[in-house]
Amino acid sequence: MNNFLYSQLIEPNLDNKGTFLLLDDGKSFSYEEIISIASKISHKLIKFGLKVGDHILVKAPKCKETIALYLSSIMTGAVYFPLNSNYTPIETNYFVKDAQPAFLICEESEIQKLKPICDEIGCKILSMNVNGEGEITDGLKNFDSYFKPAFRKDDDLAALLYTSGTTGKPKGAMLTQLNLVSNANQLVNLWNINHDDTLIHSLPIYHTHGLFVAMNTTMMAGATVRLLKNFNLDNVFQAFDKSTLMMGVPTFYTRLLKDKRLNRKHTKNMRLFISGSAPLLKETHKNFYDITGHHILERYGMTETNMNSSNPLDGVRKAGSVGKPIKDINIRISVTEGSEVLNKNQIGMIEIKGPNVFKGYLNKLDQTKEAFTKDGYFITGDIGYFDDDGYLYISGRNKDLIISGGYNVYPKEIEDVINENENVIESAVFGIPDNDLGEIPVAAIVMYQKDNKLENIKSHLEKNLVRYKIPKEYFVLDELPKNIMGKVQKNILKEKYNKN
Ligand code: MLC
Ligand code: AMP
Repeated sequence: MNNFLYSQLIEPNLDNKGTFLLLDDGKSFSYEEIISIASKISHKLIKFGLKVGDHILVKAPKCKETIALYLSSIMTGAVYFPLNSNYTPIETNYFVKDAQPAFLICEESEIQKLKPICDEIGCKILSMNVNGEGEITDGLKNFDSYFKPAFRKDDDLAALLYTSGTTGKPKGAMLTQLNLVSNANQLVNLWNINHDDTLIHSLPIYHTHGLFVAMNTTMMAGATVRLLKNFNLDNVFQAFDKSTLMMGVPTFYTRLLKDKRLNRKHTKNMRLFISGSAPLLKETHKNFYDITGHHILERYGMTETNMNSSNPLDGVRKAGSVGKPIKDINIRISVTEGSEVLNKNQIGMIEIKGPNVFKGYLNKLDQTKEAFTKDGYFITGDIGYFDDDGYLYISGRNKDLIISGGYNVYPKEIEDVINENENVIESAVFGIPDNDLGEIPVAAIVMYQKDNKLENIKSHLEKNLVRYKIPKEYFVLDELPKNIMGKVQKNILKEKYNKN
């Protein structure tokens, strides 16, 4: 197959004059127009030296040009590598060194800070600002509005997305053409996404959820995307009347529920609300149904696998469950890594096999091997069980991970930064429940001089890490609770500081 993603997402829309993107400022753009911008960008990138298979790091704002850039990576056969646009230069340097991109696209204000690392590895840095202006889009009118797509095989890489997996430092999950296309295809069928749909898109576009689940499916269906800059309640309420679909993290739904404007009348044009990336409380599911008459459809996914399971469009959407395995995807529950497969209602490790499962972690053969069982199932690090009807429930995580508002926070990364302070003996970062974000990261710190101010630690954290990773509270302790092996017992800390 010649470039599977191109033939499924772009080719059918080449002459599509229907609306693709609706923007905050009221402007709208057809598929044909965005594909034309993408083609021009592709010609420009080739002129700059882009080659098939090159990694293209995109740390750009949420705007139509960034969507066009994603399409141009498909056209040129480059590997799209999106990164949180708020990451600090220190965080970004790690990704650049690890992924060795050929191009880095970022806002002009960041160029000076990121240029040294780019020069070190020979990566070309180009600007793109919030309004889409910059070196990527300058003089585009001089380029052709058709680009002949590069040849890509089904198992060639299409995207690189970083995640910390079950342990350690962020690793680049290598996603193939087949991973993305097969998953989008199943989701379009499962949720019946079609060209009459208008999706309220208020997620970031640098993660699996906002990029693949939201964008690949809508493009495949030729649907319209209302591209909101972020999750702003006023804008979302305004959009309900003119939209049919919403995809969001549970925080979206708890925030909507707290707003008095939420009612049946307001949401009557909407046909489907989907939730994922973090656990949706049963209570949220129930309250949302009571107020709007909509059963939120919960699904379960990961960076390494795209979507694995989903509640049905028609049929029972069970509160608290992430639904049934998606077609062609095998999900099983094991005692430990495939050694014994468990029966219904028995809790164990969730393991996954299917066309959705990634190819491995970039340049990390050992960690890739460790992530799979001998018979080829991906070990998710999520703990769960199936009920008698075959619905999957996630009951916990076997990984030291906090999910805050749908963003993953890895305690070790934060502890390392805290421990750099010379007055810190040790620290433990853990999650406590939060009504708005589900969980929030907080830190317990043991210091040489207890009366020493925390200000230095906080400012050091802010210099190093994006804001969502910064602990929301600090507890200065005499010592951390440990088991006989010397391992910090975070469960005790979690219990002690849980305010709910
Ligand atoms: C913002 N802040 C957060 C945060 N988001 N802190 C912790 N966790 C978060 N998720 C910080 C801000 O920097 C700010 O810090 C303070 O909290 C208040 O911000 P806010 O204005 O209330 O936050 P807001 O901008 O409204 O963002 C909340 C949110 C956002 C829930 C809308 O976090 C969001 O869009 N989350 C979606 C993440 C996502 O797409 N995940 C999918 C991953 S893919 P300060 O210090 O300045 O006050 C995946 C696979 C799958 O998991 O299955 O889908
Ligand atoms: P990420 O590494 O960002 O892709 O996050 C993936 C993780 O998010 C999964 O391994 C789960 O722990 C969690 N997750 C995704 N969807 C759900 C859901 N519907 N319910 C509970 N946890 C979820």
